[in-house]
Amino acid sequence: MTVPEDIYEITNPKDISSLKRALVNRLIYSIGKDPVETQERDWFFALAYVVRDLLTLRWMESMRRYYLQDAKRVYYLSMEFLIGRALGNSLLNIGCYDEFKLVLEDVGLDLEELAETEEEAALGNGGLGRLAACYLDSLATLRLPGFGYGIHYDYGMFSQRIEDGYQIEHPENWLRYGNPWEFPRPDVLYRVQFRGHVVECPNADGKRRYRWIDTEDVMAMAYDIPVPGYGGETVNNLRLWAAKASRDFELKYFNEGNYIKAVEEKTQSENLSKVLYPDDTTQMGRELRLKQEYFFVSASLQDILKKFRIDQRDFSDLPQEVAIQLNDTHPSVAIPELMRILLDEHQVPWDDAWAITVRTFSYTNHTLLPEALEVWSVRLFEELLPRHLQIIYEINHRFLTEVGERFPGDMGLIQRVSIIDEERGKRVRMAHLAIIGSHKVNGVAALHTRLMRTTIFRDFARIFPDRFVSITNGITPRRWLNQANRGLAKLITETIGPGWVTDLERLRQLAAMADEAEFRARFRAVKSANKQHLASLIAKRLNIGIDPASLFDVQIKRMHEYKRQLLNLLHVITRYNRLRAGLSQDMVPRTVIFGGKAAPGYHAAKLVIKLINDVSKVIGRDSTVAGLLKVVFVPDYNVSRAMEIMPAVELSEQISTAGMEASGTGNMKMAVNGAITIGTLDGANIEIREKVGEKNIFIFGHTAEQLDEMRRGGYDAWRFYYDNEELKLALDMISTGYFSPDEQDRFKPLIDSLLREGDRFAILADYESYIACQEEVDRLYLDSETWTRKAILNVAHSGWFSSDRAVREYAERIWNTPI
Ligand code: 7GP
Repeated sequence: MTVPEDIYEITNPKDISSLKRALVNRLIYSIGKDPVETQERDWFFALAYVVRDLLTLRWMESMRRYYLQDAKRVYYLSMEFLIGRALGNSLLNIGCYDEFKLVLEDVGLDLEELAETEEEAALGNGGLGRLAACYLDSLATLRLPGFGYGIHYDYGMFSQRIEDGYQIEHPENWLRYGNPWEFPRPDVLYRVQFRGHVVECPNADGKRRYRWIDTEDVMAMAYDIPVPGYGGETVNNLRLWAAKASRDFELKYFNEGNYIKAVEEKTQSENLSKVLYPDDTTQMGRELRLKQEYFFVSASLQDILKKFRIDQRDFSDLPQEVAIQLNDTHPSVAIPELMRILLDEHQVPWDDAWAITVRTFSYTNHTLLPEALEVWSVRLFEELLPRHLQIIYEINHRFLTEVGERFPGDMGLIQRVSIIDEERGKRVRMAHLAIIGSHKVNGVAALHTRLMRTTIFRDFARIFPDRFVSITNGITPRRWLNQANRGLAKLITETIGPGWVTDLERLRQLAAMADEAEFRARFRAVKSANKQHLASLIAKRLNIGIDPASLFDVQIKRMHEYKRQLLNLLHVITRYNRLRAGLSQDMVPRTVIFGGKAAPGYHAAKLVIKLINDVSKVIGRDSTVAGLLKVVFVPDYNVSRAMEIMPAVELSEQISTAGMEASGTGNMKMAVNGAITIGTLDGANIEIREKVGEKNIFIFGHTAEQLDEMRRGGYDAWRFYYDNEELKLALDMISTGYFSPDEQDRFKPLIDSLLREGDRFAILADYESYIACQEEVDRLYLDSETWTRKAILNVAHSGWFSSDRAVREYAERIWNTPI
């Protein structure tokens, strides 16, 4: 059916009166509220529905365009999409922000305030999930047919409360009032099988065929969330799967007359998409997690293939029509799943099926930390996915045979690259499966990719020399600059025009402005306003007064030992000691801000949170340092908090142990918002230094190679302790209960990990150069013109870190969908 366009409610999104009419209509007819007795949330939902309406038309147009262009589709499979709030971003992307602001003013409402009532979609842990969200924004902005597939969790990331200085996790029921952005699709429903067993059946042509039978099934139901690109022309789709009980299941028990049992089983299978696992750096090996992985992979592949088969194509065309990106190994069971579908359901011969599979998939690695690399016990795999295990064995057998032929006699090699780890009770190494089953494997920064090739995947780099590529991460300038920092965005647009929003390299034109005193003054005024705004939020929410004129020194990211929040604290304590010793003349007043969640079972990280809060308390009560030093822990760090804090940062703490942070993306967000980085030569810091110039960044600490060498020679933690009095003093204060008089040995485990357990993260080794570097920071800050100049140059040279550049690289070098 074709619909005449004049039937649409809003024909011109710039026409204020039609927007207003639509808004009130939504309030009455969709929310069912009388405008005279509405709450803010009702208005938010009404507004969100109007905006979604605008997106929906564009979404349909985009889908039609892709179909007519017969464009190759890119599917981004990810267990996590850390999207954040959508209202402000959607309005800016479709260019109707100011219009809606006026409409709301007309009814006595403030758009910014209303936007605060939106629950944020926190369907991710941290970097990996936020990267997926930035890439969706870029795919749509670049007009690429790129679609996300993930899980519709009822509970996303937990919310963090701080009680008596300790982290307390609370479930976050983000769907409590419903999600106005999503379209539930009860008609898009797929069956996902689990357990059962595999039988071999004779085939007419004499070939062996396998059938997976007697399975326990769960249904996957789709929810669609529109993803608007900038300019509003293209709207893509994020499809999230929710688990629903299968009818068969219920019927069986109903027929047996066991009603309660049937309902129980139903709830059980729907638990599958209940909760996001809140740990990103240790692999837990839990059955439910593997089920989640296969659940969303199976539904996504069925959906992808259904769309592909619409035109009755031959499967050999799949790699020309479809690219599937695996966001870490979490979706890598997609490799045996596609093989299973091709082999068992469509009788494609193995070699053809394998060629199709490898050419379709590619895999992004996000971490080198051994404890984060996914492995599953063969036993669990066999129980849940028996046919997949068979296929993995066959993939492995063929691969190892080939390796054996190419590298005869190297038994060690065979053992090391096998998908099955035979040593620790037989486990499936998902990274090996992902590498073998993909045509490209990418690291997320130059150093990370180099280390990947030379350390954990060294053998694979030898076997597949062309398979490994580096694509440095990026961030979307729409959310992280245009939306989060309206003041700076305005100044930039006034100076170089609006083109930077989709072509961030244009920021380079600001470099010349760094030398102009008037521009520096305006730039400083923006930063100062942002700092004041953050200070007022902190005052309002935490009842803590911070000095907006002090240096804002910020470390916001997940709490993890390798990110070394503890090193930051050792600087804080040292600074405190120097101030108390009367050495304040060289020091600028500082506010040190921390924010981040610890995985619920990660005791060391949680203890660091407590230490930050204990230190904050002691310093806050000490009048001798009043006005000179303050420590704030911002609870419940999430995307919305990040958007508030990033614009106010002056010193960006990126101080991970060299070789351990794959890339980092907060480092990019802060630089583009005019902060100067203090960091190690790790992850993308190295590339930030290259771009902004070594004079405009503070680099300290050992390199990955130096640490390696140091470890080989034997790391002597005590030497650092005895050799540096200030370090010794700071550690002694922590270990003797200076910050925890109520429980003197509260922090013993932290001190033990440094002095007695080998200081795995080289905090002691980097302390001295970190302190020296922080002294330089103070010196520079005293010269505010030079500081501002460097800050402007950070903005000017951060354009390369746009996720548009990153996605273009994926399109050209991996997906073969050049733009
Ligand atoms: C993170 C990395 O730690 C961070 O360095 C990187 O910038 C980000 O991914 C995006 O590539 N990793 C995760 O968030 C994660 O969950 C475990 O890694 C697989």
